[in-house]
Amino acid sequence: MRAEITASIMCADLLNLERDVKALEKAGVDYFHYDIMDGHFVPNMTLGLETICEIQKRVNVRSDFHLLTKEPEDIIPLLDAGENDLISFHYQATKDIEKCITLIHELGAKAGIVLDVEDHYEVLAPYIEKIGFVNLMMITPGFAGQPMVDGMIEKIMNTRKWLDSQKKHEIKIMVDGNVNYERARLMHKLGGDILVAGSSSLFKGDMSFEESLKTFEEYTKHRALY
Ligand code: S6P
Ligand code: MG
Repeated sequence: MRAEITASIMCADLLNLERDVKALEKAGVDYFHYDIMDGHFVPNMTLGLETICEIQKRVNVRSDFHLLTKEPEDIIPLLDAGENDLISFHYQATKDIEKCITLIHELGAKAGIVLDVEDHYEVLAPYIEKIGFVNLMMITPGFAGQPMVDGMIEKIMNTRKWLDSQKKHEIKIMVDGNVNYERARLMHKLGGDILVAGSSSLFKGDMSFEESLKTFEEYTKHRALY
C-alpha cells in the first residue's frame, strides 16, 4: 500500500491559503498537517486555532494536528477533531502522557506520540496499548526547510522493527521533516506509513499538487524490506 500524504499547511502560501487548501483537497491529499506552536516548546509560532477552524469550515480533508506546545493537555480539548483525525504531541512536552492520550480519545481521534530526534523509541513502551501512531521527527522541530539529522532513516526502520516485535503491527509511523520524493521511497520501504509533505516536495513549487501526489504514489509503491 502506498504511503499516505499529509500536507504541512504551515508551508502553504499563507496569503493565498484558501486557494491552496482547496487545490490540495481537489488533488486528493490524505490529511492536512497542522503544526501548532507556542513560542516556548519551540522558538516559533505558526498556525493558530482560529485559522485552522476557518480551513476546516471550507474544506473536507482529515485533520492531523501536531502539537509543538508545552502542556499539550491544555490545547487538546480545544481542537475540532473526530474519529478520522490524528493528534500527536511531543513526549517531552507533558508530565502526563496518559492524560493527553485520554483527552485525545475523548474527542474520538487517534493519539500519537512525537519522538524528537534524540528520543529513543523504547520510551513508547508504556503507551503502546493506547496509541494509534508515532510521529518521528527527522529534524529539530520548529521550522520547515531544515536538513535531516543523521541516523533518522535508520530510526524509522528500528522503530518499525521494535513495534512489530511487540506485535503492534497496526501502530502507524508518521515521518515529519525533509521528506522529498527520493527519500520518501526509502522512508516508506523501511516503515513510514504517513509522510509529512512540506517545502521539500508538495510546496516546493516545481510541480502542481496533483503531480506531486502522483509522484509520491509512484515512489512509495513498495514496502517492507527489513
Ligand atoms: C516542523 C514541523 C514540520 C514542518 C515540515 C516541513 O517543526 O513539524 O511539520 O512543517 O516538516 O517540511 P520540510 O520539507 O520543509 O522539512
Ligand atoms: Mg509537523
